[in-house]
Amino acid sequence: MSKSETKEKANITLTNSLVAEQLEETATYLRLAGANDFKAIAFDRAARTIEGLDEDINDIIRDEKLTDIKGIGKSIAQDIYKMAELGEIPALTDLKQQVPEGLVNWLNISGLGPKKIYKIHKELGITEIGELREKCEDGSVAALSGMGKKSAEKILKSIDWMEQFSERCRLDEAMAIADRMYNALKDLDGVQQIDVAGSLRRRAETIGDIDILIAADKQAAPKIFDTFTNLDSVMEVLGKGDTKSSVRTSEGRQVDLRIVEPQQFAAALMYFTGSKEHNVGMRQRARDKKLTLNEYGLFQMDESGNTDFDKPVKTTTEEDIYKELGLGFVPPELREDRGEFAFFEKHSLDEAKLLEEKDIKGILHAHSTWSDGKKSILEMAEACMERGYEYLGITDHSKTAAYAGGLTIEQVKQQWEEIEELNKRFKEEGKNFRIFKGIESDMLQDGSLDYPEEILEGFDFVIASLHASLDMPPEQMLERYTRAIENPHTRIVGHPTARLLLKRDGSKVDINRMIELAAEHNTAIEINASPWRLDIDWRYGQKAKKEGMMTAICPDAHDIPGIDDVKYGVAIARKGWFSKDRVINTMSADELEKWFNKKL
Ligand code: DGT
Ligand code: CA
Ligand code: CA
Ligand code: ZN
Repeated sequence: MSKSETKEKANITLTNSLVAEQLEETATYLRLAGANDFKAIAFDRAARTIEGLDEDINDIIRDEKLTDIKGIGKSIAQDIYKMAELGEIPALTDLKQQVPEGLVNWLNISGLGPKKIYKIHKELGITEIGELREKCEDGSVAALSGMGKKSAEKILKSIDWMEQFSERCRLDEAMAIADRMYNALKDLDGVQQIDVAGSLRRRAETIGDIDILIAADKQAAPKIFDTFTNLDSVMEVLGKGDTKSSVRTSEGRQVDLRIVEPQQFAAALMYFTGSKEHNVGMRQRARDKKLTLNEYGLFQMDESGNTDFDKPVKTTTEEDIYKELGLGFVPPELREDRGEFAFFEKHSLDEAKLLEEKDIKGILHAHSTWSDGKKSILEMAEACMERGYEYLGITDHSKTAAYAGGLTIEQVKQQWEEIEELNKRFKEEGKNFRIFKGIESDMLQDGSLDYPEEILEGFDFVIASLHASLDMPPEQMLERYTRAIENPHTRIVGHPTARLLLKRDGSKVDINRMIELAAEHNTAIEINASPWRLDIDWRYGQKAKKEGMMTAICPDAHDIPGIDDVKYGVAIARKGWFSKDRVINTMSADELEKWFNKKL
């Protein structure tokens, strides 16, 4: 087929990232199929090139100019023209036929790339994860050349993790599904109230199933359930009853919908929000007041201690229930039986001064094209301005993180010039916006930072982050952290355990001790707001509060949409009891500048 024929038929709208994605996928499949690596490398390179193009790929295809691009050879150009015509690169379509489906699942095992997968598959003749587990356990994997005992153990551990958590998903994934469901249901006939409940309402970092609660009259319920189980995104109906239906969505997530009578809504919402531990505490408080609390309401007890269902205590909101039981309103994030009863017996929600999204004045921890970010410093700054932020702390990777484009000393100096120039310009244009010169410095093995003293002095602030040698023994790791936190330049500790939710366990280190050290040296430990991390874990919130540890809500943005991850960080901060005054990026730029300098 000639190129002009392709052109005439080109009627599928592509985007640069769609093309890049398919090229990357082709590279992965080539490796899974055991193809010569130079072929895969060519696809990888082409993917990166297309991703980085400023021009629209559709224009280039129309003008037949693909081979003019450096890094795109004739054969890959043909693949892209065919993709424009057919929707998928034909070679990829073929490869998908050829590669056993089981092997594709192996890609989710951390530490196992497509090349290794092919090798194990070929040598041991297995395709399923269960078989891989067996071969790791009986030593066959360890015996393969280039594998060894350690690799086999790592694979096993990762399989364990996958199995343990395959029933759960990340907060952002659950939120997207819940929003979609909520919007599809909220305006249906008969729906009087609707809310998301369960772990999602409590803003847990991972979610099992999604719980939705609706208040409606009995006769309205069947039609609402019908609509629910017939939604486009529903793949499977797991159960359908008079008060509850469950479905599995196309993403593989379970959603439970419960419909209760309007007068039960407050009690039901509280009950199905949980946590179970919080509910136990609430029921006990009710009993102490000769009341019964359950999912149907709050009721008085008769003399012999039996629930008198004819004597409900009128409660129309959750707030009413808390009030009846002698408590201020406990926000869902705090319903974990971690001190909320003691606190809200004496205080109101206002007095907790919990962090809110609107308190965040600026963005700290963001990457630019100087390292592995996708946008320039100016583009990131403009995106921050659009969102109403007053500053941006750019923190590209440091030189040891070569794999992520870490900055050499020369580059650091050039970046500073660019930032100073931009700040000057903003001032001239009368913009109340400022860029801080930061760096995400690798925390080296001994805990030292990545640049000599005279360079470190030039930054406005330094984030010290763990990126390599994660599985150091805990004592050694604590020494590493101690040194990093004691360093006068370290102002923020980045993602302290380096965990990746549902994928990789974090490093083992005494977090309680780390919190004490950070508080002692007036250094913040970030809440990395990426939904993959949400690290430091909210469970350390009470310890952090006790020590007066400061935090920063850090989106770790590598692109513009990443900036909006701040909302997950704020949710986790609330869950960890962080008040506004313990979050450094609620300060104004001037206040923050002073804080950055206070350790020295
Ligand atoms: P998840 O789904 O594992 O992320 O966590 P949750 O907290 O959403 O748990 P789920 O969906 O099993 O139940 C929703 C809420 O229902 C839970 O937070 C508390 C409430 N609940 C209280 N007692 C029970 C019980 O005995 N069984 C169940 N299934 N739920 C209960
Ligand atoms: Ca749930
Ligand atoms: Ca549930
Ligand atoms: Zn990092």
